[in-house]
Amino acid sequence: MSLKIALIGCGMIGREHIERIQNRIRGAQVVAVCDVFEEGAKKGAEIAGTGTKVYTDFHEAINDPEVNAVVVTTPGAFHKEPVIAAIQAGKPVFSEKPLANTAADCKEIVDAEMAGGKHLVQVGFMRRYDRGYRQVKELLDSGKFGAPMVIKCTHRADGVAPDYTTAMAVTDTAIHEIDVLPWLVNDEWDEVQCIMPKTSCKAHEGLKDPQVMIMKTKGGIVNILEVNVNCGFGYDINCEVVCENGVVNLPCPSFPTVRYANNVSTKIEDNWILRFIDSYDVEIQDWVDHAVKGETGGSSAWDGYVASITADALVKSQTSGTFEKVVTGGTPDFYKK
Ligand code: ISE
Repeated sequence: MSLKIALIGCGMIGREHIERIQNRIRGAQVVAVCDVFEEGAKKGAEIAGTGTKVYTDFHEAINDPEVNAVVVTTPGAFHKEPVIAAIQAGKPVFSEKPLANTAADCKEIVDAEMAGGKHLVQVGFMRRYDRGYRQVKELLDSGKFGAPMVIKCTHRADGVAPDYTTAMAVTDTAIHEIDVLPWLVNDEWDEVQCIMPKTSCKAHEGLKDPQVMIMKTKGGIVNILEVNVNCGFGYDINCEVVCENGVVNLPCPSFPTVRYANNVSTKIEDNWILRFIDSYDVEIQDWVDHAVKGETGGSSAWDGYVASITADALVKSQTSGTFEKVVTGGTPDFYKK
């Protein structure tokens, strides 16, 4: 069987995934695209190739009898409805991150999936597919370095659009560390705090940037994360895990080291699409490979829900300034691995 996909939401990441699926992914093809803006859907169809069906109503796209799988790449606030429609149609669905913008919306998705009794949802947290993070995980899981105790991360971006808000530093940016770190060290978040250092003169009016997030796991690991989205020197992701017997660092993307004009230098990647481009390919291929067998891989709807609960706690701490508890109520049996 091969996947015949309806892709919902033809913005930037949607168009990226259409191009990826049509050209680099085995066992899947985008047969229908949908966007509330017909122009957007038509642009998506152009990338997908002749014969691609164009929809402006996601229900029609998802319920098209030729379609047997769904990719949701609308803005986060509009993920819930198409994801639930796909679940109700019994079709595997890949939702870009975050699963939804609020924990309440994520919970509705989790409830719909459990009610259907079938694992159908995978969330697009692509860092779990990054080669570097996978290498770090393998080393940590070997046990050779002892237990992880401290994690130090940076999530820096060159700059952000004028509509980027203080809360988005958590919900859009730190959400990646929120998902990937518990997976990396096999633990769960317990409490989180966000503190605001001096604001950069490059941050636009009203935006608090940088932010420092301190996140403790149930097992006692402390993570210190610097989110700094106006650094002005590239997209710079670092992660250092301090263990009892050693320290493991996430590898940086490899670029030549240049000796020139009394300097030794190496490039920093320009943006997140380029930094994680390979991870996206591996991620979508893995989703397809699982979906054809009626399975899911990567982050589940439950993982997406927990990430959203954690994000809410961090956003709360942006104003309270204190530690906020991450309360999930425990993993339902349906989602236990
Ligand atoms: C984007 O979706 C990402 O995936 C990036 O890693 C993150 O830095 C950015 O803030 C998000 O918008």
